[in-house]
Amino acid sequence: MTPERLIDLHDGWQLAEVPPGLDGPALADLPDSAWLSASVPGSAHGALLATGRIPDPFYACNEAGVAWVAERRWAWRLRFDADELAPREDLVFEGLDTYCTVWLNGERLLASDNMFVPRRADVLERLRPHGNELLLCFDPPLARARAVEAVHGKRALWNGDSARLHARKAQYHFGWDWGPELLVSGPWRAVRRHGWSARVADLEVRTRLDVAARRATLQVSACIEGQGAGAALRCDFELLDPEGRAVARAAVAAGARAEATLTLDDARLWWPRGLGDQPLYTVVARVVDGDRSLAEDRRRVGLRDLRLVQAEVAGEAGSSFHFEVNGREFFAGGANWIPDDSLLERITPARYRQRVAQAAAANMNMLRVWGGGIYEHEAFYEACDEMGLLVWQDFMFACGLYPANDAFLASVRAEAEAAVKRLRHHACLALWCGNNEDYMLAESVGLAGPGVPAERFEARAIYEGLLPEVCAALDPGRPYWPGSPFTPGDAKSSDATVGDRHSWEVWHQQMLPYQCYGDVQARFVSEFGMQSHPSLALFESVLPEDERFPGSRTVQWHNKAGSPAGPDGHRRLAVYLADNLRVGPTLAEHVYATQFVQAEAMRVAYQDFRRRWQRPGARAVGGALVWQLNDCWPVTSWALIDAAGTVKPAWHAVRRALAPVAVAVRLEAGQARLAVMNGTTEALTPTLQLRVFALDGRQLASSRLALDVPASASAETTQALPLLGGPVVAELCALDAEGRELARDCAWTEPFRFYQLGGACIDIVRTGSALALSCDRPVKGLWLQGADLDDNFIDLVPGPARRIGVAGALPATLQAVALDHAGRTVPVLDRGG
Ligand code: BMA
Repeated sequence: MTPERLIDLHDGWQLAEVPPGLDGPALADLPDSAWLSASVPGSAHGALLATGRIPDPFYACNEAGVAWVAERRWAWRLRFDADELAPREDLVFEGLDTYCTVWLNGERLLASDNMFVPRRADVLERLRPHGNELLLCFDPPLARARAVEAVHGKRALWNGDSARLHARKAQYHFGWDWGPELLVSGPWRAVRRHGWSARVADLEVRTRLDVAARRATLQVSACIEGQGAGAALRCDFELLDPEGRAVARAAVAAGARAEATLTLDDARLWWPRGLGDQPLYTVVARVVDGDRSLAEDRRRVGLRDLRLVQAEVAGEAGSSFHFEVNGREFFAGGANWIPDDSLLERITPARYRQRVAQAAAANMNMLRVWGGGIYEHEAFYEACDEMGLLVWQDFMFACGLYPANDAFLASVRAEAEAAVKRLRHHACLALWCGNNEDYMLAESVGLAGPGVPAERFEARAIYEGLLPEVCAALDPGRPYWPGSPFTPGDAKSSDATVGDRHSWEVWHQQMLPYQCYGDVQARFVSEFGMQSHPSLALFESVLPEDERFPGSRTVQWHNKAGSPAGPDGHRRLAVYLADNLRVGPTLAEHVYATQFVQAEAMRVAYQDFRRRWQRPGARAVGGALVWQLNDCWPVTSWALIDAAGTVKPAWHAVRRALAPVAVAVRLEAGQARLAVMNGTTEALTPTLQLRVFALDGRQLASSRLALDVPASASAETTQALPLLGGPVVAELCALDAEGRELARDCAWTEPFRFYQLGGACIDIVRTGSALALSCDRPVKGLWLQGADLDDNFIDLVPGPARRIGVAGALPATLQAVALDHAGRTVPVLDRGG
């Protein structure tokens, strides 16, 4: 019996446009000149771009100019030899986007219409030793989706063409309020040749954990295919510890399903970031014939007991919505994740790691994989496993009234089973969620909500039937939530006392000032956000010279927010700018101003949501996930990190607000409200030092008080203030027993537009491998570029200099801008030491 052999069919592909009426084997008649080189995973847009056949779709308004690509049929061709055949030979297609017919040596192998369902075809009889020809023919996605829509009818939605609801294709490809319409097609995941005599078709690990005893019991089961007649194959299971040492073993007969129980004492527990380490064990299943290994599969697992808790909130209606791991409750602070590029093939494992690491470095412990994107790449979940970022995983439905006809349900079932089987072993996976905003949309058209008969909203068959069924069967024990947002029972999905909630009172709906986030009620805020421009460098890279001004057509083209009535992102931005700032005419000033407002909004939001984490038995707000962490192209959006991977000021505001220990100060009539959020596992009694300054730098008040803050809790108090008579800034620092700063926050008299802050003398001095920042009068939002700083977008007040760590080389100058201080190059002074 021959050991299995997996061959990645990555190189040597060619792409050609398929003239109307031609198909399959007839494509052989196309002249060689019609074929251009391509690679898999890939897309037609990607191959045309790489060979200079289309301009960069992200530049200027080229998105419109390349729309023709999506309207054509594209064929991918690979010629290969197969001189050595195994007893079984399959071609494996990990992902075909979306409407694809596959031909091998002129024979039709399969047809796909769901980009999320991997396909496998037995080709043993069809392969020949030399000159095999594999053809993948992709139809225009919109045309195919519309053909289905024509049969089943138009349905309500937000974002994109209504036909998308009938297509099992990444919904954001149809265009979203932060993304271009780029209806890519192609083999977006790997194509492989698999030769085998036996294979592990599926490997499942079900873990039971006795946290107190540190004892883990792993039920492992492998589905094994291929059995040489009479062959007495064995399946060896092994559990490897994080260092790769075998700590448990079992050997069983390799029947169609091989099962065993592995137990482990002294188990090392996996924790979300901030609560502990992320040790990862590996379960290996090996099919052996005598002493020869024929096939193998492995799963990396973390041993942890994670629960979704919905418990009483003392003194309030409804119930909490929070997570508990290994018996410890924690506040889930994080973000919504969208696909990191419109051309998925460009997202490398290194890029996934970088983006997840940026979320981790912002003190996040949860990412929501949003329902309009994709079930993400392995590299994403592996990075989350290793960095301790939990994943709220949506199934791929977003902002629409999806059909529930039999064909659609069958396709969704295959997709859900494939996704659950592929992802269920990941330690990071916290929860399955049925959809994004489909209950909200159904309510908005009267098909759901209080008093509306459930059957009126037919997609419940998916979210309350098919998906929980698949999860219960293939991944029991992991929480399933029907939608985001969702409220059980006969209540609106926007109910603030139960379940999760999307808080769009700020930006959408009534466009509340961001300073009002404290009035926003929710048990778990799974979306909220504020827009800003990308970094100036990235923005200018896609704006023609003469379009580099705030109101230009191309700037507007790169802001997709709006409704069927038209784009409105620029208008909403204008309102928030007008509310808070005086903004200069240049693009650079507009970039800083929008990023300033976003950073302030994030500071207020995360602080106000996290303050409500409160204490055991009163977990009023269990988490906050901002819309959105990242971008898929250069755009004005709600992202904290732009498409070049550059973090915005808001990223630093979030990092500070989600730090293990964070503080918040609010100026109120005659007093300051002080809050401490303690995410550590230790109780703390910090000294709260409050200093109040006039804007000319005079110190008007100073006080210190001690505040007890239990572990994993928040506590508040107030400090009386003298009559201040004019605009001020209050700096709150939490100090430990040695007087070291644990956390800091500043509150200013607002709105900023009412007064001038310019003219401050800001000193930036090199001290060893750090910078010391000082000023003669208060400075708001000092944004320094040109070095990798461990803090930025900083408020400065007179007094001791602020020490900022620098990763990597210390430059001689930096780009500096602050509120009412024009952007300029500033020297990094060297005072030795
Ligand atoms: C919510 C999200 C996204 C959208 C965002 C910003 O609706 O679910 O669909 O992009 O708000 O409008």
